[in-house]
Amino acid sequence: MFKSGYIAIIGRPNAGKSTLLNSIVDTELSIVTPKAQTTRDQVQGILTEPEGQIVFIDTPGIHQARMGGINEHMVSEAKGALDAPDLIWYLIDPSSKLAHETAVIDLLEKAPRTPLILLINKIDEVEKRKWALQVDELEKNVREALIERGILFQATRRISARKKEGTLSLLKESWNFIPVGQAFYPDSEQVSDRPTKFFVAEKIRERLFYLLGDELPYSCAVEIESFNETSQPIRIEATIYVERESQKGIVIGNQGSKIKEIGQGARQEIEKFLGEKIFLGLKVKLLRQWTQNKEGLQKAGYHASSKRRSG
Ligand SMILES: Nc1nc2c(ncn2[C@@H]2O[C@H](COP(=O)(O)OP(=O)(O)OP(=O)(O)O)[C@@H](O)[C@H]2O)c(=O)[nH]1
Ligand SMILES: [Mg+2]
Repeated sequence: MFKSGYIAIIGRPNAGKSTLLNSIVDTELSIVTPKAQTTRDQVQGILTEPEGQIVFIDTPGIHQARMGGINEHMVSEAKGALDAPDLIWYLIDPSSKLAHETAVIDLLEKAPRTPLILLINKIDEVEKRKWALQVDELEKNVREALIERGILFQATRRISARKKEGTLSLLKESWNFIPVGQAFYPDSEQVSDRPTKFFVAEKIRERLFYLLGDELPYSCAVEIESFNETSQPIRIEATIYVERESQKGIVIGNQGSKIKEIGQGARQEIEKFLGEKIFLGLKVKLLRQWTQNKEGLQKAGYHASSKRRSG
């Protein structure tokens, strides 16, 4: 009997959700950076095996967000993933505290009841830093809070998403929560719901997180203006939006040195992803205060992910 279902990957910013998605589907789908609040949209990773199909939903980190801007969009994307999954993987960083997890637990409490596996990620760090006692305490506190709020806590597992420790047995165990059903995506080669353009824009955004300091990446959005697959190499033109005039010069850099560095790095990542040579043209444009309101978000390309299924 073929199975099919959804697993939502939920947690605070920087817990390792995107790393886990990538390791499960064995593809660099969702961008990963050392900075918190990297992921801004739901990203689905599709795993099709003889046993069935699981669609994993990576989500932005849940945090206390101010209303009306990009942060509200991010938290609402995470909320949307809790709509009707068959299982929740709730990731926590081993250095976290119960008090830091409140926003996540509050959201879980309001969501429809779904079985949940609590995942302590980055166990490689725990061993290195001798955090064992502290992690036992964290695990106990979070587990008790979940149960107290009526959340369908099933088990705690310790994993390292980066080193792929414990991830295979987690996957194996998770199949038990997936019901019998038909594939959502009939093409077994398909690994995501998003078009190639989305991933190309994300790879560029990933470089911005690595190359632009602490604040500026949060003011940037990337839009693909054109994607010409028939040209040799593939020709891609993209725009980087910033929200203040003064930011343009920083992204461009002295005599264009920064934008060149961004372009070179992004091109390599995109070529790895597509398995083909590309030409990448980058422009920087001002989209005043785009992170602050709905209109700006829409212009920068941020729309709510559509509901996945009814009922
Ligand atoms: N040591 C260690 N680091 C990890 C592990 N998993 C993820 N990381 C690192 O943690 C950082 C954040 O990882 P992400 O996968 O981007 O985290 P995220 O939860 O998707 O973050 P947001 O998108 O900001 O919510 C990156 O530097 C990862 O390399 C792990 O198992 N061990
Ligand atoms: Mg992420």
